[in-house]
Amino acid sequence: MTELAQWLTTQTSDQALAGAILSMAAAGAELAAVLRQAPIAGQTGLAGSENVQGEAQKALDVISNDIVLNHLRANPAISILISEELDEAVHLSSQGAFIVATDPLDGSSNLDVNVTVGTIFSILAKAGGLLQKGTAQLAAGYVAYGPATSLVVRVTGDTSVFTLDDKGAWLLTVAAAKVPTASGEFAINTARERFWDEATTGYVQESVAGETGPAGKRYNMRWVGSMVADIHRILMRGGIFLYPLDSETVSKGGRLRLLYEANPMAWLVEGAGGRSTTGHEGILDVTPTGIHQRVPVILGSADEVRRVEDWYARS
Ligand code: AHM
Ligand code: MG
Repeated sequence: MTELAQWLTTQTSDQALAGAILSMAAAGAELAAVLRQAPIAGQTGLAGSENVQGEAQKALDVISNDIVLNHLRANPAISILISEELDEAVHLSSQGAFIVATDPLDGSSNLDVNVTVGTIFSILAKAGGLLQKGTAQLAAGYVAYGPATSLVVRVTGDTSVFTLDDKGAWLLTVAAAKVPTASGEFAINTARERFWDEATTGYVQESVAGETGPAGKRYNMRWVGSMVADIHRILMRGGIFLYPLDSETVSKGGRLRLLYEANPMAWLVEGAGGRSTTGHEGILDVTPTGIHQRVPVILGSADEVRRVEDWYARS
């Protein structure tokens, strides 16, 4: 089976970029081992501190951030780290060519119940500065810590899936993920319905109306509450993920973060033939105004995303 380092030689001639991806993969492999043992090591529960966004940090949020930071610090190609867990961008190697933006442990509210969590990352050229559009990404990926540990990564070609074996090697298990164009599954936190806008309400109402409704088919709803798990399902078998702007998140610009959640996920989903939007423009076309900027996120199967876009165009 093809190993990650070998696959990278087919995706980029830039060895430093390949090295940056390998550093994130190594951080993911180390974190996978930590997560497997965390309840034994007493590492679940709160760390007693808050992150920059005022959210309580878990012990593992802090540990994950440290693991990623250590792997990136050891790689002189990495110039700057932007992390969900760190208020400011951290300057690493002065001669490095890359910025890495990461959510080191996404979905961490699920840790105490042993549900899949993940590490999301985006790699940018240092020369472009901290606030670059998603279209400028050089590569992006995530690690999903589930029944298997998966690394999903894309440079500029296909979105590929690797699985961590018991010797710590990342082996290619899906060469080119393809998000089916049509799907009958949507993912949204329906407990937020009272805050939704007309487009979101319209799309979901159409979907739950079933075979005799305007969508003409039956839908299922899935919501893990862990973006990596929800997006991984959509990459593998289709569907749509929505965390739209609603009346409660409007003052913040949305719920999920542009640089290290929305952009890398849009990069991966689009590389697999899916589509992404804020409702009004492609996620990858949003100009960031801050490193922790939030954005509405709608992405997945192209036909479903288009149906939401149609609602936004009409409302
Ligand atoms: P986090 O980065 O603090 O873990 O928050 C992001 C998570 C996503 O993984 C998930 O899709 C979303 O928040 C869940 O939101 P909700 O609490 O509304 O279900
Ligand atoms: Mg997080």
